[in-house]
Amino acid sequence: MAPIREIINPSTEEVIAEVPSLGIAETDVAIGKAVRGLEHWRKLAPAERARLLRAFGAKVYEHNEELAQLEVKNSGHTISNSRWEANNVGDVITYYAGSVERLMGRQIPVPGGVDITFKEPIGVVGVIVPWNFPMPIASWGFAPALAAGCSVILKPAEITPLTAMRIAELAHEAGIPEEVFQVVTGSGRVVGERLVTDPRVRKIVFTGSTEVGIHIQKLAADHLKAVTLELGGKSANVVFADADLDKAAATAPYSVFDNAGQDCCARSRLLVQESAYDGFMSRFEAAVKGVKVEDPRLDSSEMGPLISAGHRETVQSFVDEDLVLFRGSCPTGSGYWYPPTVIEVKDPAHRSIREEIFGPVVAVQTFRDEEEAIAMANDSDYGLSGSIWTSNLGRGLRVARGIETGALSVNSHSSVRYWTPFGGYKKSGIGRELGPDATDAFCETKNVFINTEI
Ligand code: TAP
Repeated sequence: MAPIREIINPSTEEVIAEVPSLGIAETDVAIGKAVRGLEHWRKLAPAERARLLRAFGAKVYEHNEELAQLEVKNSGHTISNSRWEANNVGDVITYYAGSVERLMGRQIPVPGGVDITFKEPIGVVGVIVPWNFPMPIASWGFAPALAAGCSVILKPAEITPLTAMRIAELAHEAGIPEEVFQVVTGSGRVVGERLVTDPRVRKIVFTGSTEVGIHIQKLAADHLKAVTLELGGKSANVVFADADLDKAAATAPYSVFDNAGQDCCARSRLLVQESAYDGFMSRFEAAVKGVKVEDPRLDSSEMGPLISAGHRETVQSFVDEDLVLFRGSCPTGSGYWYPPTVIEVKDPAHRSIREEIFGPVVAVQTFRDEEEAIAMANDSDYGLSGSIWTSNLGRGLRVARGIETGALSVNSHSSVRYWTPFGGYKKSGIGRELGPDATDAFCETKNVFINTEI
């Protein structure tokens, strides 16, 4: 019998479930099953694979409320966010179901014959996901992989496995064979690392910290295994004086405090043009103090707790009290609560500017002009996301082109839309998820030449 791990509700600190912590032997069994699942799935007629994926998407939509409630309990996400996250899973599965019948090779004109390319599934895929968005991030990996004809083993974070387990059950209820889509629970060091090092797994999609991502890429290199890495971020929200300051300030809390700041796209650096500083900051302070940090089960809740006591300590370690400009409020008592916190930092070498905090803390800096704004935004090891607020669209585009980051928005804090590619520059990752081309990352291209002159 595998040892058991207790799953904790971060809002109440109560144990809500017990989940097996699998070992190497059980992971090997799962990989063996996935190899068999691959043989079945890759040969299925595309129309049938698409039908099964559509049925899976429909099941997820049907169980939206159940999945959302489960995520509130396991991850402390607000109920409104959790409903959106479960819906995103349904959308992503349905979107990639639509691509199954459009996975096409090409006929290339060549002398002496006919040349055809085929898109073939890369093989068994391991999808390793973090605890901060257990549902959507899993689907960004497993849905295009399944659409491409791969079998999938999903490894959720050890502390947030419940929605992944339920989603796999829904896949099986929809008719997708168990061997085609499995969830393995257990620690990253054991289960995750086995997926990375077993040569039968041909591709790893990893979302998590940059440190673990680098480790995984090194391990995968021994097998020349393909990896997609979605890693950390330290994104900038750049506010120019010509922006609509009311809108920029009203939405800035969402850009960094959503999901209690446990968001790889969090705009945890707020860069404000000097001439707009007073006007923007007074509005921003009112907005931050208005964020409703409360029981995530309530429809009115805008921010829940942090994921664990240990993580709360890490977040606190970044906050020098003498740098705090102002804070919002949060509940006291049970739960890993932390208030929305705004600090002002003059020293660009300060830890809070350089490292990912992954909590509801934003560091404010000022800039003089466009050139300095771009230089400051780029002064980071990371390059995942970011926002630019300006009423001058030419400037918005110039600055967007100047910032080395994968997903930028002008006059918006949107980072992730399943129709468009998402991923990072620099230490934020390798490869792209989502968008129309995501299935390509799960395909090999085979070229066949037929000699017509024989
Ligand atoms: P990590 O500690 O890196 O863990 C991520 C996943 O990897 C977990 O499932 C973990 O399992 C597993 N893992 C840990 N060590 C492993 C190993 N040696 N081999 C294989 N798998 C291993 O990250 P986290 O703390 O869960 O998540 C936060 C980080 O994720 C942040 O840096 C955040 O920016 C990043 N993130 C990035 C994105 C995108 S899309 N770029 C999105 C969300 C989050 P255990 O849970 O069992 O340790």
